[in-house]
Amino acid sequence: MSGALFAADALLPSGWARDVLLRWNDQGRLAEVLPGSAAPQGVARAVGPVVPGLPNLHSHAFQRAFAGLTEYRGAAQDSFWSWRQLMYRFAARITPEQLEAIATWLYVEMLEAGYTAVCEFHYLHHDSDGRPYADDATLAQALLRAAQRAGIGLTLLPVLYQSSGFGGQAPRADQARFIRGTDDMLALLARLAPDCRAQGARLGLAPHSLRAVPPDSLGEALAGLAALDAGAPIHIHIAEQTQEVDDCLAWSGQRPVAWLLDHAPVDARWCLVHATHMTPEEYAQAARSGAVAGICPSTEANLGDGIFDMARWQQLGGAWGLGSDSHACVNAAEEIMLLEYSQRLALRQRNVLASAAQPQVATAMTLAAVAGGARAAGRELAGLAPGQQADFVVLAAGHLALAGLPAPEMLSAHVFASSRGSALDGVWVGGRERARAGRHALHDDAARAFVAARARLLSESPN
Ligand code: NGQ
Ligand code: ZN
Repeated sequence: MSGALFAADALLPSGWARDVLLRWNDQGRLAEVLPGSAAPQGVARAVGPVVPGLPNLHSHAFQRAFAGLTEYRGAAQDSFWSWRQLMYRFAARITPEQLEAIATWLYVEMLEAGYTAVCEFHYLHHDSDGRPYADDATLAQALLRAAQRAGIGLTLLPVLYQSSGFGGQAPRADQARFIRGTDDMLALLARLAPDCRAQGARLGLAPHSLRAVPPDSLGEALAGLAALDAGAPIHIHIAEQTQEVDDCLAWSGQRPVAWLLDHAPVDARWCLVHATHMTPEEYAQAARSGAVAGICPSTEANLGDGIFDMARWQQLGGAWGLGSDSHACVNAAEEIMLLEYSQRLALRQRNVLASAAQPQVATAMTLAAVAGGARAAGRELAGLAPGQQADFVVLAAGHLALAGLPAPEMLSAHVFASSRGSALDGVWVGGRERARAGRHALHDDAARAFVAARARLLSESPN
């Protein structure tokens, strides 16, 4: 599937370039990225500026079917924890077929919305009674098939979940689908490794959180993972809620991020998902570690988590990327907008996440989120450069919000001013066009299967 595309404007890791010829090989990797080229005969011309596809670094696919179902007041004061209670009830009922239908549609939506890869933080392992399926990898396989069908790049992160709170508290009954012994997890990874390799997916590990994984298990799982693949990505939820910080302090005398940095070999393989509540010292140490901050702006707003101090993190040289997490929103541009807006609201400034080198906010943020997302995914997704996957998006230059603007402003308008109507035209993964005119070939079929699966799930609702 080698190919080529000529772009009058393209966003390279170094910034915007003119007259760029992109060529990729039959592995779907960019072989040439040549600015200042003449348009060669017989090479297609992009209809708008070409920007790198965004890796989505945090997804719980099943939660897409749950989005919109908790936006009413239940308790006197709803919270992350009351949301989680409802989410658990929903998670308890999902079948492998339903998971596959939900994930397939979600990945189609992601592609149509500018995400070209996803890191799936996968913790539904067992059947509704908490018993392992006859084939222990049943639900992981459903996700692999969904990604394959949609044609999105995948980093599969099976989740280690063992306890309900710090200090190895016994899991709750409604966590039974998530629970695995450490050996059991390493066996699952060994089982999944060839399947992942076969479809170009990267396999990593996600200790769910310090609440869910006791220190000994964390150490053993990391050692086992390193034996399998020394560079494998490691993702963990951390310090998302102040309750977690308080509980960690009560347990260890340290805050979660400080504890992790002291007790685990945190480096560039790691993605610290949320990391919302850190002290200035934790920001500094975490940035130095090389770990990627996994920010999920729409979910963090939806769940009332708090605001990550991205201005500080960037000053410290910290890497970061974006995730859609609970999928209340599935739109790469909207996550970029929300992140910048959270900083504007907190600091009462504008254009916070621009830089001296790149004053265009949408451009600076896209480049940063692609670089960080690529690192978190553990795949060659670092934008339009030789050796990287040919994962890119063509902006719809004819969209009303974009028409007639210079290329950098087209990206700005796409992020800040397109009213979320898709201003994307083509979406390419590994040199293959997965969405054309903003639409994926599976759009209708996958949507129908999703709606049917959700209706089924809700009709079986016990509440
Ligand atoms: C999850 N989601 O695993 O789906 C979590 C909630 C927890 C987010 N943190 C469960 N956004 O953290 O215990
Ligand atoms: Zn999460």
